[in-house]
Amino acid sequence: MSLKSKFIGALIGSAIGDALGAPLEGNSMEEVNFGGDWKMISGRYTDDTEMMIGVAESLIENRGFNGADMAVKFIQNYHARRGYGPGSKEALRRIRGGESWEDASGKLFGGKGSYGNGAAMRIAPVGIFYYDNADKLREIAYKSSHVTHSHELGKEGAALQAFSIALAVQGTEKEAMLHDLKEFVKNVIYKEKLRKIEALLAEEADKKAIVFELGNGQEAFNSVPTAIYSFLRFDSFKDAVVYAISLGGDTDTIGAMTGAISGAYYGEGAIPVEWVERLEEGKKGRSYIKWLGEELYRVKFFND
Ligand code: F2R
Ligand code: MG
Ligand code: MG
Repeated sequence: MSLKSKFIGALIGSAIGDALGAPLEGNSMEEVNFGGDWKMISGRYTDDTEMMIGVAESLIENRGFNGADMAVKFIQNYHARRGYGPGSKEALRRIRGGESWEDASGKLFGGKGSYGNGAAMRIAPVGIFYYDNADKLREIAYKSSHVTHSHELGKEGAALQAFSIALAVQGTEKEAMLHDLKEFVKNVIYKEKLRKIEALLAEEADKKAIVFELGNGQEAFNSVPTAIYSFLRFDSFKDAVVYAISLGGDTDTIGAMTGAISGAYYGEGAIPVEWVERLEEGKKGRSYIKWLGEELYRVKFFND
């Protein structure tokens, strides 16, 4: 499968997972009460995709990372109705008010910074653009997170999600992925979660155990590992994303992150056409997101 298809697959896959999970966000696993085929209800994406678009636009325009520009892209694209986390909203409000992108996020949550999953949910463009350089990927994942998320756990979650996407682009065998992820991750909380993923995969655990052990919340450490698990457990884009959403909780975001890894692994062609066609169109809709994937590919390999 072509690398271009994987680049596009990661971005479209992320948007599809977001739009599929959006109507269920905040419902418990029991409330989601999954049983059957999955229909995309509205096709509207949320903050996850709106911010992912900003990351991609900025990387393309700057031929790499530019923090001040990425913050501007987030602000220009911002629509409150997409449903932003309070921390991200506050960081962008501060930057709009004149604070530097380096300083704003550190003021959140009593000066601790955010460990929400808002940096990880938008990281797909970083995962594909730096898929062949783990050190650079980590550096840019941390820096792009910092615009809104300065807590170590928020940044490490984004780096782990980006590296999962990178391994998927490389076509790493699933059995080898967990080993590579464990080598890559630095924080002990994520190391422990990766160890749990391995044990849960071995025992084919039920959904209750997955939510209990890995989480389904808005914290990066309670959602990034869940997305990685959902991807590793299944053999298709569709099964992985449907499973991720069926766990309830932060369904749009865990769906988006599972969709990004799965889209990067299986490629654009493996995403159900009926979902792609239902994804919203318009100025920054599905055609634009696909174009962003193509542009990231063009800039990376042809630098023109
Ligand atoms: N905001 C939402 N969904 C609710 C509204 C959607 C509704 N359907 C609507 O239409 O209005 N979803 C989006 O937010 C999540 C990403 O959040 P982000 O950007 O990380 O925000 P934040 O506020 O920084 O972190 C999320 C929560 O995590 C906890 N938290 C983070 N850092 C903390 C710290 N240092 N100490 C204590 N708690 C911390 C807080 O509860 C934060 O609010 C995604 O789900 C996205 O879809
Ligand atoms: Mg969202
Ligand atoms: Mg969410």
